[in-house]
Amino acid sequence: MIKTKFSYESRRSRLFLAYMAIAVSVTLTSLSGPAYAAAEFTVYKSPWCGCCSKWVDHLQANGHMVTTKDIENLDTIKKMAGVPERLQSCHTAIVDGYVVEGHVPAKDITRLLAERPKAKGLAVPGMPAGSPGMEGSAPDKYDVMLFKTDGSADVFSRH
Ligand SMILES: [Cu+2]
Repeated sequence: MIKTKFSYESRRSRLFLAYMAIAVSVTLTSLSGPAYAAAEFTVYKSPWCGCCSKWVDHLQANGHMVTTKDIENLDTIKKMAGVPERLQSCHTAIVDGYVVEGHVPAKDITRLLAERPKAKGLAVPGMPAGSPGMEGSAPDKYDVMLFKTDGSADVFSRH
């Protein structure tokens, strides 16, 4: 009898906790508004690239939709996307008319899509440690570059 009562109580408190968790996440989602708007990405990456897949996980964890295209030679994609050679990295993504090259944090992409500057896209050249998908070793300092059609680029954010 006591046992039954106990399990009933704990079930009720578990339900209450679950209800609270939903309420909190709904509140957070509505408060954050466009900052959490999901975008649709197409990511071109090499089939053997582990850090590229981890970056895709990072996008998905931030609520974005991602289609991946495994391609062995990405040079053509990068050329077509207009990524200057000095800004190139492993994967190349297309989102909402912009190009995203390399391990760019989702937060910067959200800002790009909100501000919509006249530019080709964002790039994190190389593969700096500590950028999304490149966690593990001691983090590097790195810049996210906003690049234009003419190949020029400015610092968009520093990490
Ligand atoms: Cu990489």
